[in-house]
Amino acid sequence: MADEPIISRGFRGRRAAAGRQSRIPPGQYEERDFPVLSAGPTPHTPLSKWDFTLRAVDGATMKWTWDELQALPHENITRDIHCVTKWTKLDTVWEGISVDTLVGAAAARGVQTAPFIVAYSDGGYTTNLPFDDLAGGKAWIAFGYDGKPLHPEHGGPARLLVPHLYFWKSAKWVRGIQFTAHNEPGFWEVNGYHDRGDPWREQRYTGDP
Ligand SMILES: Nc1nc2c(c(=O)[nH]1)N[C@H]1C(S)=C(S)[C@@H](COP(=O)(O)O)O[C@H]1N2
Ligand SMILES: [Mo]
Repeated sequence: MADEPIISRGFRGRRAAAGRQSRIPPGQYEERDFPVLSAGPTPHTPLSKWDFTLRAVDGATMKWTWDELQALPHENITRDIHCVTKWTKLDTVWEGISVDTLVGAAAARGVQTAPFIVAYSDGGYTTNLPFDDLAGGKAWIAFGYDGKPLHPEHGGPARLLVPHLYFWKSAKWVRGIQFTAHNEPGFWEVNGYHDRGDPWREQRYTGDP
């Protein structure tokens, strides 16, 4: 009886390790650091000049300043993230605003959604997504990480966070979302990467199933 707790602890430890392993998609490994992957230099847009835009296909727009965005309901988000370079980081903790919140506010002003979007960033980075991959609590504009303002190297002041897809879809330094009637491939998507990028289906490159 005396050593039963020790046996239980060991059992729970193995169960926990197996639990973590089951959260690593095929071809990925667990990373404990937070690597920085940027295709260009880190932009530094002052918050006084920063805004965020939603633009409909017909050109109707809604814009938020930094302060207006901060006044919207915030959410705390804990998710696993998966980079196509094969690292997966478990239980990353973010603070941000659901894309649903922005889309809802914009819809009330006549800014209509469309089947696809292109997210665009300071520095010129773009990435495309079906709107369905942003809607319904699947995507956020994140400005906090680990209880602190998001570091510029990781996309601060704000980045798109779409954790269920490979992390290149999570545009750093995001400034807006353009709705599009048709799919318009973004920066990595025209350079050989998969159009959708589901890590559980290993959709890494153009032509992967
Ligand atoms: N604007 C912008 N966003 C970007 C990138 C980039 O180069 N520019 N790289 C993407 C890629 S390939 C990855 S894996 C993640 C890396 O985010 P991190 O540097 O915070 O780890 O950002 C994505 N978002
Ligand atoms: Mo990446």
